[in-house]
Amino acid sequence: MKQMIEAFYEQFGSGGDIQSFFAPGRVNLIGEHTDYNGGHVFPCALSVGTYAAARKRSDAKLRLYSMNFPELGMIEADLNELVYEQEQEWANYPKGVAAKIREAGYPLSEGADIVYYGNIPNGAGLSSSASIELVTGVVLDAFAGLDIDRVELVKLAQAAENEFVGVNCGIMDQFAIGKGEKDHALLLNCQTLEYQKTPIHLEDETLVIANTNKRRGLADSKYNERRRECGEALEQLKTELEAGFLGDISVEDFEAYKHVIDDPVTRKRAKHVIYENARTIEAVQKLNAGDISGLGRLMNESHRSLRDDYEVTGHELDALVEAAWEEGAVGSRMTGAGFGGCTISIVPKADIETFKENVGKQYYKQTGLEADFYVVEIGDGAKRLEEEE
Ligand code: NG1
Ligand code: MG
Repeated sequence: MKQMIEAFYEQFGSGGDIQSFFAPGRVNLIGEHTDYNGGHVFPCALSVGTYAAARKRSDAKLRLYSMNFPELGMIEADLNELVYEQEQEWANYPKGVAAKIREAGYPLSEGADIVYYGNIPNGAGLSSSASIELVTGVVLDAFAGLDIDRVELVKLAQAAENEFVGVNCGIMDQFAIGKGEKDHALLLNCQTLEYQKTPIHLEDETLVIANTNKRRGLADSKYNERRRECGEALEQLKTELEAGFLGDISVEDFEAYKHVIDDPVTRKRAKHVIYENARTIEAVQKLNAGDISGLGRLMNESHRSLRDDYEVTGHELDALVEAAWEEGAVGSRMTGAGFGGCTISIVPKADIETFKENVGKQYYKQTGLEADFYVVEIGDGAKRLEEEE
């Protein structure tokens, strides 16, 4: 925080009331590629995230600076003419949030000076983008005294990413980051937005994120391709089943009617979504019953399904997950969109050091890449920080 205040003074000058805010990153424990299909997801907020030091302005200017991208310098925008500008890269996310808050009719006429600092590994699928969206939303909401309902703010942040930035993501990231709670994961129905906070208190195990450090080159184009394939499958199933989303269809109905999907590839995509949705609900039941190995088995099945049916894993994610399985993980799977990024594993606490060492070695042998490991701490959703934090 001290360095942020220094950076703030340097960019914007001293004086006035500078306040601090935070929004976490997120990791999804199970329920992958189900959010945009109206199914369930089970993410939690991380203790790492994006910090903002901010001061209210009395004009309509937004002045933004990221300590992570000093080369882009300070970026200035006017609340009355917010437009996407490609060369501004990261700053389009906060600008998009301000634009969506205004489009929704909230009286946001005074801007802010904001310095950001994020400690989420970048581009790893831990949602640095939703994190900067939500921290900005919380700043603007607080300064203008808008008191926007949190779920509404979550939807505005998603709209910013979908419509302003142009990334066609589901609701999971913004929801987990906006509504997360320390030591809980959220079982979220992405269609109704009903959710259940589920305490995570593992006694003998811990959650570990491993980063493949493989850039997710194909993620965007393949993501859109998978969305389209799922849309096609749904169209064909719709004539037989009255479903608005793939995530509404039961495993039994799918098995009875899957023959109506004529393309075998599209059929596999639908199969993944429908089984993954069922697995997600079951996984939370296992967790609540204290059956951690049951949860782990479902995570392993999730990975196999993403590998074989949804086909979004790739050599690096498969190598890292297989190494974790070999090394005695209770469960391990890719997390996020796939094609690189991170895995999430349940690992016995007693084995954590040898786990990191052996999985890291094996992964390097298979891919020539170094993996990074992070023990997951589940933190709070987006918030204003108190003085002492
Ligand atoms: P990641 O890869 O973690 O950003 C993406 C989507 C999510 C969800 C998952 C797959 C974005 C920003 N987010 O997550 O909404 O669909 O893939 O479950 O694209
Ligand atoms: Mg993102």
